[in-house]
Amino acid sequence: MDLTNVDYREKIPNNVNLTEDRRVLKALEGWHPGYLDWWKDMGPEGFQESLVYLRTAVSVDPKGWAKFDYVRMPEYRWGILLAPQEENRTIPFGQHFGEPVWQEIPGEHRATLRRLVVIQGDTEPASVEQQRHLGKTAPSLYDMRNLFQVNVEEGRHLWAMVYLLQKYFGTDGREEAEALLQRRSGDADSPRMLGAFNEKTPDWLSFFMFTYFTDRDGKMQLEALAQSGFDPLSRTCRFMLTEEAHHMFVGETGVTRVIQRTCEAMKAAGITDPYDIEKVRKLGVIDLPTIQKKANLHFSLTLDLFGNEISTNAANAFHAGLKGRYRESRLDDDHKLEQSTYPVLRLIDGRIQNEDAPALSALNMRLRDDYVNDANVGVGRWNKVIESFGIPFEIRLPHVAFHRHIGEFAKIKADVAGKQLSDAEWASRRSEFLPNDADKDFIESLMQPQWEAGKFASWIAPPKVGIDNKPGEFEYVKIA
Ligand code: BYC
Repeated sequence: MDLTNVDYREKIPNNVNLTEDRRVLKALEGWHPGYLDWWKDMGPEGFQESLVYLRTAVSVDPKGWAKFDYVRMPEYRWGILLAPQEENRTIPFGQHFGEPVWQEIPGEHRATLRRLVVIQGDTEPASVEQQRHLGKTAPSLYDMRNLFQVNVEEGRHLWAMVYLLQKYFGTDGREEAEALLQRRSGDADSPRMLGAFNEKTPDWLSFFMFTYFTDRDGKMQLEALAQSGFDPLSRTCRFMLTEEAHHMFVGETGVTRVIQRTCEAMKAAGITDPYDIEKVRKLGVIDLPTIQKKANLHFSLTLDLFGNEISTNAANAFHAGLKGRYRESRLDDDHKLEQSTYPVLRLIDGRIQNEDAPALSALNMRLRDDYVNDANVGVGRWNKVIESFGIPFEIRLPHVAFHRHIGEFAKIKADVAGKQLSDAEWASRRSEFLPNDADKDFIESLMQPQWEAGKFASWIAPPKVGIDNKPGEFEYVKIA
């Protein structure tokens, strides 16, 4: 069988030869109706009959893996796609460094691997649930299509993890696959596993910030899992990363277009002071300080997803060869880290300072540092737009101690510069840093649908180019 192109003969498109793997095929076919029920209950609200111009993976060849066409979302072909197997691949880190990768799970690592796969799997449907109300306030058909593209692909990423559970984890894998359809984002009794995936995504600026900041955590975690000595996990994550790039593109360009529109409107109205919030808002655009507050919120919630700075779980997963570092193979060291240290920002004697920690224990911190560097690149591009209008304002990522709920800084309050605040100071200054009710109400007031092809809501600029090079007036969603 050709394992580059995807086999569409089965109900579940795949490049893993499911036709000859009857046990797994049957298990997945058994899971499919529950997935569709979940999609109908918790996927995009409305629009299920609408034709959406979506890309579907038809190959895992990096040069041409997707085709675009109009699809009704419930008819999207969610499939199982793994990057091609690399011949003679060896484990790139940890105690088994240099040994051949595993095609089956070593018994002693089963529980740890299952936990990593389940946590990864849990985030995927969670994000779809968080975004389910956004279709009805889409600022254009272009944006609506991008939202739905992200949603169907997060659905596919759930399939990717469920395939691993069904194929490699037996009965408990099947139970976990069911449980992934039972938990619900924000539910009091049965919430999603990680904090940020139980928050609301109430408006489109939040959606863009989420796809910029939180999908980027997805990228970092998938890059780390793509290094895994368990080869099927590595191959699965490698293909997911291909899709993930578009999600971050949606976030980065979404925020850019919001900033662009605000700056254009300020310039046209002759407003030079970015802090003249009332005047800026009267123009029907989102003022830059409020955009900064949204960035503060989503960045800080996302930092929590890296876990504790010092983590035995992370050390064990690395040592065992299950979860590596960001782009492990490009790093120039012994890939075992048994003797080395890494500087970790900690709270020592009440002060925030660096302390050298064993590098193995500091892997969450290291991945978070890589993440912050990566996240700063797009922020630089946002600032270029503001600068091009001559407006004296710069978006900045807050200090890593700001607004944290997991790790070293969960027990303190700090401002965006990392200066510690008393509880009373925090309470009185919180709305300087994070969106307050008035900000939320204002943004909500702007969330009016604009569904005429080629038109955009007042608060966002059109994109520079269309999806699949389509012209400006292209009807990305034919609303039924
Ligand atoms: N919320 O030793 P620690 C994505 C728990 S996003 C709640 O520091 P570890 C996507 C932790 O579970 C990427 N609990 O943990 C984006 C542990 O509990 P147990 C998702 C938390 O394991 C957008 C305890 O605290 N993928 O793909 O080193 C749209 C001790 O913590 C949190 C992954 O995350 C939290 N934030 O690190 C769609 C990859 N943080 O086990 C999709 C897989 C920690 O002691 N997961 N805890 O009861 C992992 O690699 C790790 O489990 C974590 C945590 C990085 C999440």
